Amino acid sequence: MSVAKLTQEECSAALAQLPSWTLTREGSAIFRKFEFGDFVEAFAFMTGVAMLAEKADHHPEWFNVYNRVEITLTTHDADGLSQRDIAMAKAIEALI
Ligand code: H2B
Repeated sequence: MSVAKLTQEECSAALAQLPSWTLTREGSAIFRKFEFGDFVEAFAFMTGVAMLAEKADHHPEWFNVYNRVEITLTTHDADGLSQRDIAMAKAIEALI
């Protein structure tokens, strides 16, 4: 299903509300690194994100080593950033 790509203004407004996230891939994605006490904590967080992702049908690109998790959010159906990424980032922030 196709979804609207955010305009530059919408993108700036959204990022102002997500200070820990940075634009990456030439503005087509947002990124944040997380660090936890150990692998169990990191994986518990990832499980929470996985549940959110399934509920929203919007899935992260991510990387985990031990206590570190790196998340990139982009909307493949929009070929860039959409409101779905912003909603997911906010929901992720609410988990921690
Ligand atoms: N996740 C992300 N990050 N972007 C998408 O465009 C996307 C998704 N599309 N998860 C969904 C699944 C789509 O493929 C299914 C068919 O709804």
